[in-house]
Amino acid sequence: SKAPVRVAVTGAAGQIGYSLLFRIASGEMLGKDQPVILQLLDLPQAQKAVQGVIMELEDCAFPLLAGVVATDDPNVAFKDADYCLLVGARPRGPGMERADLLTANGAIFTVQGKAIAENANENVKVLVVGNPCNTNAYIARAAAIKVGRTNPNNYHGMLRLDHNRALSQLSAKTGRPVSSFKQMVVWGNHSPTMYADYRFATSNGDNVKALVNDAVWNNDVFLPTVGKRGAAIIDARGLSSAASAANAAIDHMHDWALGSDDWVTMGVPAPAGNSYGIPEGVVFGFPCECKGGSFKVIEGLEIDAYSKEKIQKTLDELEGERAAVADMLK
Ligand code: NAX
Repeated sequence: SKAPVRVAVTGAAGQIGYSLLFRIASGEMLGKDQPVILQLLDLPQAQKAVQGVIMELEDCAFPLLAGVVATDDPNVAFKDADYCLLVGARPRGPGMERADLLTANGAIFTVQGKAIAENANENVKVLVVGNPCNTNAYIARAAAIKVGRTNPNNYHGMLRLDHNRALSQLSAKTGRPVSSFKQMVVWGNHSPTMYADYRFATSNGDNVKALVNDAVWNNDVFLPTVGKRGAAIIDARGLSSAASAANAAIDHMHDWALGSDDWVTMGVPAPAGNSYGIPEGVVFGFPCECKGGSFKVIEGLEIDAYSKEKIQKTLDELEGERAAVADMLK
């Protein structure tokens, strides 16, 4: 049987953690033959709640769960980690400005990026879920690059929830099952500016754009529905999306680690000289191919005028976020 791998999860006592940990431990992320050791990070005041979650993990008697560590010290949480899911983040409090939010999270993710680079496995794969996830991933990566050791391409932000939301909206519109769709893309920032793009998508071999054939629906219904879905869930549930966010994190890591026969949307550092003109290192939603434990941005897709405008808008937002944290990364 395989040796266990170490999976660090931050924000372990939170609501996404409560969905995520059980699915990692049951083998849904890394395979039903892959034992895991969970290394749980949360704030000191959340340690009692983490112990409660651990009691429940024990009570599931998961055959693949080879150990659990709980800590409030990032150096302990990330020690020898093969995978890091950075879920914990500073939420926006009442009266908090956007710039304050970026700075508060900048402080968290510089510390965590450094701790990962100093302690984790050199081949560690890192996924940032905590918002603003693209910029938090950018910050963690910048801090990690200063240390060296780990692969700078392996600091990702999570766009997969947007990708999955787009698939389900297309399924509802066309009456075709979600499983029939391939080659969905979501470009840019995990925010309402993201651009969900089905121009290249197929459903059982049919071109989805031709199938939908409704530019007004695309612009006035589809994009706003996908872009504002998080807010709609908060409005309905009184809490932000958690199970679906955990599901997307499982999907992202699963496909990255084990491969996929479909395109996968990932927030990844823009490759140098990419064909879309995204500045190198900006953590941006791209279509990716995953094979043999690594990923590659799919380059050279045609970008029409409408798409160019949408991509520019979400890039402008990310560049604004990057400028707001630039001083912290010096
Ligand atoms: P919760 O508030 O339920 O849980 C957050 C947990 O993180 C808490 O236990 C808290 O103590 C912990 N935490 C805070 N700072 C920490 C730190 N420095 N180190 C370790 N732990 C820390 O939030 P939850 O609903 O679980 O959401 C977590 C994050 O995911 C939020 O930032 C949220 O905005 C983000 N989301 C991202 C999504 C995406 O698609 N990328 C979608 C869902 C979600 O909105």
